[in-house]
Amino acid sequence: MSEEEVVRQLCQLAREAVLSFEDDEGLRVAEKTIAAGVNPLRIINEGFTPAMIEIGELFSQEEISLPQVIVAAENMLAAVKILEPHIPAGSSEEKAGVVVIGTCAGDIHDIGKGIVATMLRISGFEVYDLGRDVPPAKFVEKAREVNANIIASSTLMTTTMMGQKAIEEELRKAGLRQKIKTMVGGAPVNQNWANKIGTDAYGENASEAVQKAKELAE
Ligand code: B12
Repeated sequence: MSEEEVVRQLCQLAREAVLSFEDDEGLRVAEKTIAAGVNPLRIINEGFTPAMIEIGELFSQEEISLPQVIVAAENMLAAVKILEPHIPAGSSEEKAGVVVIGTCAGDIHDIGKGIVATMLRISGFEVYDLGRDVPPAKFVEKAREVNANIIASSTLMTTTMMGQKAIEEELRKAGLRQKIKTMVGGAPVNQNWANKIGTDAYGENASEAVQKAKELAE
């Protein structure tokens, strides 16, 4: 079987795992991915991620309930955790820059943020992941402490988007706005929002996040 065919089958299994709403299904796909020796990033990006987007659509249409979303998310998170150490590192030996990343205050969605952090790490960035529900001042405090080039924030809810604007304000208050670049992302975020609040970059997905971070760190 060709590698493309193996990837296609594993992506199909990843989708089935997320949509099965059964515990541990994601783990099984992760183990199969490692055994097959394909790049786990492809299964995360082309299998698990579109499946989670499908989950979001089903939830919006009230076809599935919150406990089902939780099981689906746990399946993906468990798989990503196992796959992460098996992702081949980027070719650059040089440190690309220092990034402080987190999900904004009031928001506990962290799957996408975790993927972005992983992609940045394997692309040569030193990444400090503050987790979720992070107050704006905490981003700035950490960035100062580790001498970061970039603060990257994620938000999945319209109600928590203001956290990204608050980071801009905190940076200005600290007199660091010129020194530290900002990058925003998350499902409700777009380029218009980024322009409106005055961030330096917006990324639609994890690969765009890496590309933009590299531009900012230059
Ligand atoms: C999974 C999920 C959950 C899980 C989260 C588990 C976890 N550990 O993250 C659970 C079940 C816990 C959950 C809880 C809730 N959820 Co929810 N959830 C989702 C769902 C279905 C998928 C999100 C996801 O993981 N997507 C997959 C990842 C890979 O994609 P992503 O996050 O978009 O990330 C990608 C890009 O956006 C980008 N990106 C992300 N971050 C960043 C950062 C930077 C810097 C850059 C450049 C790029 C970038 O790159 C990523 C990779 O490609 C969304 C639906 C949706 N349409 O998004 C709803 C959704 C976000 N949830 C929603 C809601 C309302 C809630 C709850 C309030 C529900 C409730 N009634 O209790 C709570 C929130 C509690 C809180 N305080 O945060 C709403 C938000 C509505 C709104 N106001 O905007 C949504 C949109 C569902 C809906 N249609 O109603 N949820």
